[in-house]
Amino acid sequence: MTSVEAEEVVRSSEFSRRRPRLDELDLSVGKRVRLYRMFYEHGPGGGVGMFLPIDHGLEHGPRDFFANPDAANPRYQLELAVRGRFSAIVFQPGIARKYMAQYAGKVPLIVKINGKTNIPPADRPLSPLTGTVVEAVQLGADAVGYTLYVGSPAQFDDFNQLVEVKRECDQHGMPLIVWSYPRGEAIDSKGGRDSLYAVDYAARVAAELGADVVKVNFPVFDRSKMNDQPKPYNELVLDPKDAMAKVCESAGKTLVLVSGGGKVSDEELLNKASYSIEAGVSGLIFGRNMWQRPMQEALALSERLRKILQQYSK
Ligand code: FBP
Repeated sequence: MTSVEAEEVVRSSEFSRRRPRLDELDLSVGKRVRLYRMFYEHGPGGGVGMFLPIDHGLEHGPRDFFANPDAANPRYQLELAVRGRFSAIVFQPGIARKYMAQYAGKVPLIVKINGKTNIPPADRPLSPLTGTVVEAVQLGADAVGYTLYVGSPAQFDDFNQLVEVKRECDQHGMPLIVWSYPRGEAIDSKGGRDSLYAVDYAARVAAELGADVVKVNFPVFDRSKMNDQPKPYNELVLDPKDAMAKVCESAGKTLVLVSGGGKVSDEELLNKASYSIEAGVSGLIFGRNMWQRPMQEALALSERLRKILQQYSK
């Protein structure tokens, strides 16, 4: 998974690795019902989740579908989500409106209500709104997704936009899932977007701003950039589980989901899942690693992931 596996462990096992339980969170009834549907009634159950994101047509463009041309049709992901018994599927509003009706009630829906293309220069990342919380309610969503670029020069506008989305989520009893992604030159010069410093900070920022769930990347230890990180991260080398446990601890009562990234081998993905769930995350949100595989392969892999998660469900 990361170069860290082969590295020595400098500090270990001082992080709690405790997954927050839904019944111990201070949530409105609406949020609780919707989270329960995803984390208990669908997917692996028992408080852990397996989510299928498909907003890549917007974020990366159709080039992500070349690896598996069938995946260009959202029905492909819907079939995978239903047959693979996922906790929820993630769509932008335009796709949800055109494709969800036939699958209504079969798999929970998360509506992503901001996003951007990767065509303009990446110097001031900000995802404008693509929908509203009310639209997500109309579509029958069980959560709303929002990408926050932590550390971007546009962070001020991003915070203002997120605060408004959060207010609407609270009004409608809609759980808010923040894709908390460190981005921009400032973070690149402080160890990079996937450093423990960056991911840990991103988890905490989402918690501070009121996310119910935060989606983060798995922290990576890159020896060549270690010293660029602010203290004490510049000297903090943890094994993968401890690094993720540290991130979960920073997220506190905000449930943590770990994202997949570009396609990797089955073994690498299964390791990422095991380390994450042992560390205390509440679920996996793997996109390209699922639907860039042919259907039977993706279903077989989702079954293996489900088994890993179910060892930790309660
Ligand atoms: P993957 O598992 O395919 O990485 O999907 C997770 C995700 O957050 C998508 O929801 C989003 O489209 C994409 O990654 C954004 O990736 P990036 O910002 O790294 O280009």
